[in-house]
Amino acid sequence: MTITITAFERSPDGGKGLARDTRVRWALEEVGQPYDVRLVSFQAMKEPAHLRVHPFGQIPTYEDGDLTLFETGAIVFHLAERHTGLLPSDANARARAIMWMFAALNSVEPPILDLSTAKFMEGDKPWAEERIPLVKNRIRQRLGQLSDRLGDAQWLDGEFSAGDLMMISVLLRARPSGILDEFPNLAAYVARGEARPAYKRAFAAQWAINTAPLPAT
Ligand code: GTB
Repeated sequence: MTITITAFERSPDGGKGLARDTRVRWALEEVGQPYDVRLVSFQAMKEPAHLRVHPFGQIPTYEDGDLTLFETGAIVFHLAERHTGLLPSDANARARAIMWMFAALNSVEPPILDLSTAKFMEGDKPWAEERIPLVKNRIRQRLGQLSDRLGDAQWLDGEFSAGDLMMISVLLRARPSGILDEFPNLAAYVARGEARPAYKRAFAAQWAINTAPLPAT
């Protein structure tokens, strides 16, 4: 049975690859698994059929036979465990790669997401102008720490792993703000991820969907 994931019918980013189906597509490409995509509208995401698959009414989801998953961390981890290519075989190196996945999701993504919330959901509030610089500085602080750790290494811990895939996916969302480029080694790290053939295939697949003409209604 072919794996099926869900993605936005139209991503609000117009195909820049910032919606979270891209990281799942990337993982699937890295491990060489074919997949189908079921596109969902914002309205359909909140309807019972989709809520049965994703309790929070979001994308992406992952279905493979009798296994249904939501949360990109869980999906990428599952793929990395099931297939070769995203986790090292040495037990300690594997634990560290998993640690970096958690670090990406729990320590780096939250301040980056806060900026989107501050700009797009709270931007009209009287306190938004004061809050945004504070949120930006929290991103700078975290990226500074990550930049120090990465130094001039290619990847976070030896070979490319699911930890890098997740970290790069998270960092991509800091690029539109200009903050990623304040850390040249992180910007170069992200560019190395984007240069991987698997990333390019994943990006192209979501781009094709998001830039295709909409069917006439
Ligand atoms: N923690 C979950 C995971 O990692 O899977 C988060 C899933 C999530 O936030 N999904 C978003 C969603 O379904 C899409 S990716 N949102 C609809 C909703 O909650 O109603 C978030 C996203 C959206 C848009 C852009 N963009 O336009 O740049 C980037 C990322």
